Amino acid sequence: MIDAYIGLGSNLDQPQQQILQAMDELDCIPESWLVRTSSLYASAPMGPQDQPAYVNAVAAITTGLAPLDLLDELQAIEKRHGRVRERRWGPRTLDLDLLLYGDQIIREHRLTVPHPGMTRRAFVLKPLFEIAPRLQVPGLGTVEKLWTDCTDQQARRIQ
Ligand code: PH2
Ligand code: MG
Ligand code: MG
Repeated sequence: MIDAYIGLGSNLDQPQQQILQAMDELDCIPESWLVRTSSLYASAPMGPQDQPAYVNAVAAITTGLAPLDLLDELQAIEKRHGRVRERRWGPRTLDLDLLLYGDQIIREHRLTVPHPGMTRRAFVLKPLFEIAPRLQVPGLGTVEKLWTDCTDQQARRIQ
């Protein structure tokens, strides 16, 4: 079994409900269960500014699925939430990003782990630090160090 970390984000159609519902659905993925969830955080949109603020969180799961099978499950949940593939960094009902898969470094056509960009985003690092303060991001150092390097960004705990 592997510990994996999932980043959750939403800025459409009741974002808080989207995130809380998705956490329940993570617990229903085959060969997997939910281990820990962070608080919910609000942040200004990164990327295009003509979209609503985001709600973000991070969840830890334990899984027996291979990385690409887990990715399929995450994309199926996004789809059930009405996610349509649209413009880059545009608004979305639900985004589930596979941040970390154990201590593995993965570079596949469909999947890069650690998730590119997670090391520069307070809306990922702050909730990740909340649930795994001593975690190492493979090849990149501790979550704590990465987070303190981007404290110029705002991510406000809301729930
Ligand atoms: N996700 C995006 C684009 N911009 N901004 C914030 N604050 N949070 C997100 O999760 C986010 C974003 C595309 O995945
Ligand atoms: Mg994302
Ligand atoms: Mg994504």
